[in-house]
Amino acid sequence: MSSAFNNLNNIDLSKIPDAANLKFGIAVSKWNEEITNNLLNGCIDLLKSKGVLDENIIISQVPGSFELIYASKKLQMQDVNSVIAIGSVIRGETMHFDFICNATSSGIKDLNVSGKCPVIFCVLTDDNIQQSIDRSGGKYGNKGSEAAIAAIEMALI
Ligand code: DLZ
Repeated sequence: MSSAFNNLNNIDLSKIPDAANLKFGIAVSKWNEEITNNLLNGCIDLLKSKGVLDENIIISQVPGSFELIYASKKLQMQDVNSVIAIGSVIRGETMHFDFICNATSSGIKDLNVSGKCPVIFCVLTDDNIQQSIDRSGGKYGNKGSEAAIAAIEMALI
């Protein structure tokens, strides 16, 4: 699943629908904050470029990616059109990486099955910090911006 061939550089933003009347929730994890802040900024910039008002972006900060599930669920209940879950998990020496990645992706999948609106999975799951930098405003673009596009498209389904 390479990012080199699928990032914002290849997307024609004029083809993304206007989102001026839509409302979004963003759950963002503080773990690896320098990465998640860049993802958050990319996400917000893209939403605003499509007309989303500041007051229609609700942000909920959580300690780590594992907590994104609960925050996303709470945001789903707040009359938003889409939720975006932003996190960054970087592989360490133990099994923790696998547990967090599996639980977070599975929990967010469940919210998409049962919740009131879509939840976009913007959790980087990288082997090292360089891979995360490359995908949060680096050479492979900003996955936060791509998540914002997915959120707009899903809100309109
Ligand atoms: C504990 C932990 C570890 C080791 N690594 C990460 C990580 O790379 N990225 C991340 O978002 N969170 C990590 N966490 C924190 C867990 O997501 C969670 O916040 C704690 O286990 C408390 O439930």
